[in-house]
Amino acid sequence: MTWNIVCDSSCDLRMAAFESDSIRFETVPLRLQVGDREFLDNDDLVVPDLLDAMAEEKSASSTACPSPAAFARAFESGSCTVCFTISANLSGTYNAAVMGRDMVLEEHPEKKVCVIDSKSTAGAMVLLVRRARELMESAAGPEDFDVICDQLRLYQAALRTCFTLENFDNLIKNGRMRPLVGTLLHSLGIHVIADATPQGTIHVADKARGEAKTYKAITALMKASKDCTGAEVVISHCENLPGAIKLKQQILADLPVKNVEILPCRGLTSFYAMEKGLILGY
Ligand code: X90
Repeated sequence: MTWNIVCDSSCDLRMAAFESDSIRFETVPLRLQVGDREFLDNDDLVVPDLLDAMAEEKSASSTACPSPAAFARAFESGSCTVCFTISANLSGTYNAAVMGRDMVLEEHPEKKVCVIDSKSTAGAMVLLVRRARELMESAAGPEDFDVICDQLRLYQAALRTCFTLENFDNLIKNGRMRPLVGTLLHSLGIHVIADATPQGTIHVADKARGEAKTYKAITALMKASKDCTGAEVVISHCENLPGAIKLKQQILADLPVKNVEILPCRGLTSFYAMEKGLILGY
């Protein structure tokens, strides 16, 4: 019997960074198309190479979700699988995973596969993976599968996501977010802060001028969004470790969170967050 955690590559946890003796972990890569170059978002992807290609490329760039067969292959490798995907309102990935589950269950009805829409991406998915690992490690056996899935759905609903980017071009050009209007678009030094709605769509929440005020506005937004007492926070950054460290310090100063972890964005989140982007899951 193998416990199996699968997620798409928008989860900013590299496969090599997952630690467990008893649980298998796999990320299924999305594909990133930059001009006529295609990048597969796996552990081998070098994010600075992707960003260089994006900076050089003038024609449209896009991304594509994994195939149902790619998910089916990942699900076949375990007996009890929990799969987390990027928000179904942002990507076809969730539907591909559900189709992959149906393919596997047709061949192997004895297997268990639960696909959960994270209604988010990035750090929130890292937190879901970690919680799944803890629950699986303390489970008695496969009979605990349904309870574990219920607990993960509750945890998903309690998680929040917000982010600030220097550049919203790829999100807007690829239709994942409505264009920014007027002053937001043109004022130098204005930082837009956005968050995830409960449905997993993107919402422009606030704006602030300058770095320090932006981080304060983020902690105010976090405070208003839920009781952050004891919360675990994951900051994903796209080539912006100094910004992530300053944001972490602001969070620790303003909120009673348990801890703040900083991770570099993998490929998919780098493609959309673009250089200097910061994404928080908590
Ligand atoms: O199917 C595909 O090609 C993938 C499409 C992904 C689209 C958006 C990814 C955005 C990641 C910004 C953080 C957004 C958090 C919002 C949660 C609702 C980077």
